[in-house]
Amino acid sequence: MTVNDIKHARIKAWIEECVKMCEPDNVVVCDGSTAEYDRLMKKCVDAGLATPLAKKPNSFLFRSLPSDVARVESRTFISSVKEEDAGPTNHWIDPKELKATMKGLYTGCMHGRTMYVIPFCMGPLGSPIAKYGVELTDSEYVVLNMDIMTRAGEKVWEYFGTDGDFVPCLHSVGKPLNNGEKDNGVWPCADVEHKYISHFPEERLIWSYGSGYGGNALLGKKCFALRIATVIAREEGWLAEHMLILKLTNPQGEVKYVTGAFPSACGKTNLAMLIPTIPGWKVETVGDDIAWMKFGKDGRLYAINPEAGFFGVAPGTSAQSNKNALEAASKNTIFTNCALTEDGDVWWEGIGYPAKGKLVDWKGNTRDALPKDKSPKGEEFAHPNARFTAPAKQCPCIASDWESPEGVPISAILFGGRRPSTIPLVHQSRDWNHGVFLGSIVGSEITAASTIDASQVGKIRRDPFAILPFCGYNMGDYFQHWIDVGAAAAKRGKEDKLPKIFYVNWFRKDEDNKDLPGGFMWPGYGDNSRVLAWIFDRCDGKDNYVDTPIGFMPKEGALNLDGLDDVYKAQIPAITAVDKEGWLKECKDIRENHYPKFGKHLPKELSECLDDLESRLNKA
Ligand code: SAT
Ligand code: MN
Repeated sequence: MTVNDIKHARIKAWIEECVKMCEPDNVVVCDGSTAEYDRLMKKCVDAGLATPLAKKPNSFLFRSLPSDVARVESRTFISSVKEEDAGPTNHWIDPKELKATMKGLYTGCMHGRTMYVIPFCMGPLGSPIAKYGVELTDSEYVVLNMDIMTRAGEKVWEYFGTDGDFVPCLHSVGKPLNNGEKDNGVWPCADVEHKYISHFPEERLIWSYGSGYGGNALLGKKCFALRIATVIAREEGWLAEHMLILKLTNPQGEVKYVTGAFPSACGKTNLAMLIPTIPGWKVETVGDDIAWMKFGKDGRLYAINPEAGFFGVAPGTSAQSNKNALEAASKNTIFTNCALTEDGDVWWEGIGYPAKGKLVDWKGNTRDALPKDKSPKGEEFAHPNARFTAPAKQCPCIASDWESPEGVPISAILFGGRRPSTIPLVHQSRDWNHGVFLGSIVGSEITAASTIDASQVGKIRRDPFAILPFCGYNMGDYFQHWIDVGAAAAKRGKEDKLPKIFYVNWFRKDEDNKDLPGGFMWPGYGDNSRVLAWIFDRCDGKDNYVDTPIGFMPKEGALNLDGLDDVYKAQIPAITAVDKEGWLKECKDIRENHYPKFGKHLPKELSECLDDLESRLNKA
């Protein structure tokens, strides 16, 4: 099929306009077939950009350039007409100015390259919650990844019809090849100052230039499914969230679905694929990164995973931390910036075993492997943001209904962060608005490992709803949208159908206790199922809680601790208590350093929650 065969006039016209601007050598409309995948992968291998892995069937390793290894927040723009609509936490450039700059960059940017047209669907095909897009890209790597991460190709056209809604997504690596020049095995991208990851929310348009990596380039993910989708969701009265979706089954065979938002490095993918340590319980995965949630006729909130694959962080993924993810990425997988072993496998720090012999590191240098599975900072064999792109259907714990078009009904929403002090193992919000308050204060403590600025260590880096870098409009208005969603449900008389909201913290620390590995007071991983089980019962209204100044917490004996190591059992009183002094300090930090950022956009309901929390603590 060629561009001329496209029945949707607006899509066709938009492609023609982009072709004129970018001047590719060829235009290919992707069909999403295996033959096409194999052909494009071979092109990458022949160009020296990809290495086939002898140890993993149909799997390949790519190495990017050190200047293109992650999202670039400083080059990510919400280009709304009014600056105020982008809000205090997004970068903004006037759309006219940004478009003029980017048109300059896009002009002739695809010389020597092919423009691929990728029609794609975010969500199960035909789902009433799904949305459609078309990505134009000059990167084969992007086509291959989009093939895994979305439903892409010929099968999608029928859902566009001749005039259906679509989000136009234009992408270029920003490296034209003039006069027969070749990539010569070097990852193509532009210098950092020429990278632009731009969103035009009023037009629901995405323009990305200069990066080939992850969320900068696979535009269905953070750009569409979060930044543009948050804008659409607000207008249409639903929720587009940076959340995992898991299916929880109790020993009686009863099922509940849970979503959860956690800042990066909190084990979100691990939680989505958890293997419970308590007998009879089962966790299955619906999604590991993004949830789109809409109200059903019954007043419940239904979630779909808009993605079809996992773009997971490789380092730290081991048989102990996430066996299911390893299995998902055991074949038909694209690895990026992992290390390569002599026998044709991938390796990364935290994989659970040392590598043997020599390794080719992510920069392409051959070095002797270390006798352990850790490396000094800066000398890693795999880049700390090395990734695997794996089809979700390969995950052994994928839920049978993960592609249910109507979505799965959500009973509970979790928030969490890395908080070595103050925040208990689990507490439940009193009501919806208090839950929104909990989402708004999400954050992780800054450690020496996460900053180069020693004065920041110990402070809380707030990442409300874990969506700060992914919200396409003013974060204050985003909080208001969550408040409004609850109010609308109440107005419909369906308040009791809203999901219950919980704050969890797997990361409490007691550095002085040498019996605790890493000082962590809770073992985490599979033992988090103990907390999920309490939450499950809470959703059924069981009398398993005590009312405290901060919300509802497990009453004594309500957490299933069977088989938990004694050293952790001894921590339970401390991690399930209210730390009054710590929480008063928390309130002060929110009042002085967090909420003022949102100015008049901060909903009054959230200030009221803060006042209420403080007065309850003072009375306690
Ligand atoms: O590169 S992505 O944006 O897809 C992943 C991430 O940074 O969370
Ligand atoms: Mn994410």
